[in-house]
Formats: sequence, structure tokens, C-alpha cells
Amino acid sequence: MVLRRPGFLVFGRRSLVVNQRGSSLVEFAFAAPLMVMMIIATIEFGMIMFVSTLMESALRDAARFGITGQEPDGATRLEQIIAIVEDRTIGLVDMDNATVEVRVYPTFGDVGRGEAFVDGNGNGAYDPGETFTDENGNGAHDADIGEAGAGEAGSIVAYRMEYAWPLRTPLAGQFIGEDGKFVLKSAIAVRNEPYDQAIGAPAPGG
Ligand SMILES: [Ca+2]
Ligand SMILES: [Ca+2]
Repeated sequence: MVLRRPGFLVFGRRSLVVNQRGSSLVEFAFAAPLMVMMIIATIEFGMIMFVSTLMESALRDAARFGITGQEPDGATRLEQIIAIVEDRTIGLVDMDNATVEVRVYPTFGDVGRGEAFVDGNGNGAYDPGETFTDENGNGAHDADIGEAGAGEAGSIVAYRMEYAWPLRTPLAGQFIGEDGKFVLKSAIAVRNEPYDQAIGAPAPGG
């Protein structure tokens, strides 16, 4: 059954209907490749969003483990943190090409902060020879004062992850990313539980 628009019935011109169908076919021929491209782009963007969300929740789960101070059997805390991230990203993140950083800071305000320096040439970055405050006393300027590790009880710890997602379609690479890759980042900062006090502490009233 063919449903016709009221307009065609009023004017009773069948030729108009035929012309309409013909031009619709031509329009479709032009539109089809565009539609396919849009569908592919939608899938690609969907994957990026999905992996990005996975990374966020993986880091959260890793941090949730990290704050407890638990030492798993046969692995260090950092190894376990990486294992959690790998597990929670369900194989979509190639861990050999991803970076996971866990660093300890004195305060939340220090997260990601570099050592102070006098920007002699005014380029907004530290350059060799410029005066700097060597806060950690390692004789070098550090662009990030965070100390690698999962920290002690009560430590402030930042978890960062970066992964260059390889775009599945060259088409998407025309619009986003670089060299066929789109860099995904996620980060979270937490304070470790005061687990040193909890262990062996007598129960209230006992
Ligand atoms: Ca400089
Ligand atoms: Ca330093």
C-alpha cells in the first residue's frame, strides 16, 4: 500500500509522484556515502567515549584499592594497581602502550605542581640554567614534585592514566587526534586511609 501525501491527491498529478520518487533515489545515492561515514564516525566516537569512561572507572577502582594500603600476596601495591586498571579496561587498552602514574604529594594543592623557578627568558617553562627551588633536593628541576609510589597512610596520592587510542577508521583521523591516534587521559587524587592507626587498634570499649 502506497501512502500518498495529501498534496498529490488534491492536484492529482501522478507524474509529480514519479518524479518525486526518482529524485529521492538520486538524493539517496548522494546521501548514502555520507550516511555510512556518519555511522562509522558515530561508532568511533562511541568507542572513544566508552574507553574513556572505562579508564575513569578503572582508575577509581585502582585508587579505591590503593587507599587501603593493602599489600597483596606476590605483588607490590603498584603492580596490583596496574593489574586492576588492566582488568577494568577489559582488554580495550593496550597496557604496553598506556602510561599509569601514581605519585604522592604533600597537599591536594600540590598535585601536578612543578618546582618553583625564575623564568629568566619569560617563555613560561623551565630552561636549564634558570634558578629553581630544589624542593626534593635531587639537584635537578622537577616539572612535577610528586614522588612515585602509592604513599603511606594518610598520604595524598594522584593517579593518572594516558592512552593514545588508535582510531579504527582513517576517516575519523581526518577530524580528530594526531597520526591516527586520539589521546585519552584520566586522573584522580585521593587521600589514603589512616590504615596505620586501624591495624591493631583496640576496639572501642575493649
Ligand atoms: Ca624559561
Ligand atoms: Ca628537584
